[in-house]
Amino acid sequence: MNQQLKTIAFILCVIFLHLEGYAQVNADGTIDTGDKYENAKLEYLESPEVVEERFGWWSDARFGMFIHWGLYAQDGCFWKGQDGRSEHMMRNLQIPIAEYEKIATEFNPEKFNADEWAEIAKNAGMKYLVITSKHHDGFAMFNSPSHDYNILKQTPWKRDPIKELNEACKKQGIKFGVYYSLGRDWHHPQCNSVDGWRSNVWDFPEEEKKDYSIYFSEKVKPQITELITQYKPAIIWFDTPELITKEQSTELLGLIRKLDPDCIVNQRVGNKLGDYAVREQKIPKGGEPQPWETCMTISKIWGYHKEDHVWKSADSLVHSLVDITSKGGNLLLNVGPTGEGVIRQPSVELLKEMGEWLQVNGEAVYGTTSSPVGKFDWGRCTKRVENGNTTLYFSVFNWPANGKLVIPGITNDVIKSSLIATDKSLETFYSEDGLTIELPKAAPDKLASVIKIEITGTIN
Ligand code: FHN
Repeated sequence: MNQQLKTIAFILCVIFLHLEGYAQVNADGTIDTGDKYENAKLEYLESPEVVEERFGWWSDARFGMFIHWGLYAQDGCFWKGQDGRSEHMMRNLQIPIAEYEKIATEFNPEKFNADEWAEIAKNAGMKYLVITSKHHDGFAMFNSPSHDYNILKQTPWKRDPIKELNEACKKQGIKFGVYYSLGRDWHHPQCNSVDGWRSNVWDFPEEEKKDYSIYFSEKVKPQITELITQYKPAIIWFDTPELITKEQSTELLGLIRKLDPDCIVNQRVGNKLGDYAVREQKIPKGGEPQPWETCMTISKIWGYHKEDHVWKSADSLVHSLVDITSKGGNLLLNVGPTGEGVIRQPSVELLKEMGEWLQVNGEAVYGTTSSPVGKFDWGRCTKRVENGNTTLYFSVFNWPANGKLVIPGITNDVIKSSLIATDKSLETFYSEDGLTIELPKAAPDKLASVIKIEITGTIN
């Protein structure tokens, strides 16, 4: 594609994402998530040992399920026949609160089955799950004694999906987490945002009179307290910190640490704080100076949009998972269940394919760390160190036609070299170009084939 076409494509992408109303694509191509510190190095308030102690399981987990589920799913992000375009439907269509609240009176997801959702995550090889407990529309998808605008009080369904999913995840041995929109709440009159750009200015037009600290005290702190004391989530996944001050981010983190020191908090608690960095819909070119996670949609839109049939492919999803792992990160892959409480079949099938691949090749992902030999145009490398010995996993996306791979930068002795999928031993030898691995003609796995190389000592 020539430069002119690339420029046109980029401009169209910027327009599209802006119109989608849930992300502003900046001139440099980054996505505006309401967090001005998106790419900052985090400032930890505790010793590295304390952070590592809280964190250990998370880094080994590598792969989690993200779920965006709320009133916007009732008619697939449509309202009175109008396309709300995404989970930002209330803002995109400037739906008055009094009208939006009526959606709750019809919300009755009778097909919701927490055990089914947890099983889909388990079968996909996912080790943790994060679900929207309150998105920007301000509606609590959980039992919130402090605010009646919640799923038990406002819907005919009268069940608590956060409670049910928490219990279902425990049965499957999956860590449970909750998403909470920190700086955007279109139901609260005091929740303002940067330049008013992501506020409810149709019910509450006087943006300049809003005081975030009132919303912070009246809603954020009581609901975060309820989420921790009622469900003890392993993760609180904050989103869009917007105008929260450093003092408020610090106070909120202190509250969470007091209520549950084991609870992991992402960087969108705001102001360069939190346990790990978030990258949205993008994978960094290299590693990150701290633990990090890419969150990504399995289709185009986070919430369920009834005309969103743009599904990613199984191989691209596996390649993303391996690419992220090879850079020391985690993948949080999102599904948007329907208003009836169903995870759509294309998502289920893609997740099943990922799970089948991980069943065979999971040791190249879980508990591994960044590649010590960079990345390759044909695939990625991940590393495991155990009992003083190192295992390198080369996940091959594009199988070489010439029947060999040459890996520069390794000089260690090779103990064993094999294909994980078939356990077939492979011949290796050193040349001035590096370690050469001789391969069979055909790749054993259509999504990605993993070569396991056990070497003596370590390699950094
Ligand atoms: O505006 C939200 C969006 O709806 C979605 O929840 C994503 C998920 O990371 N976060 C915000 C956009 O950055």
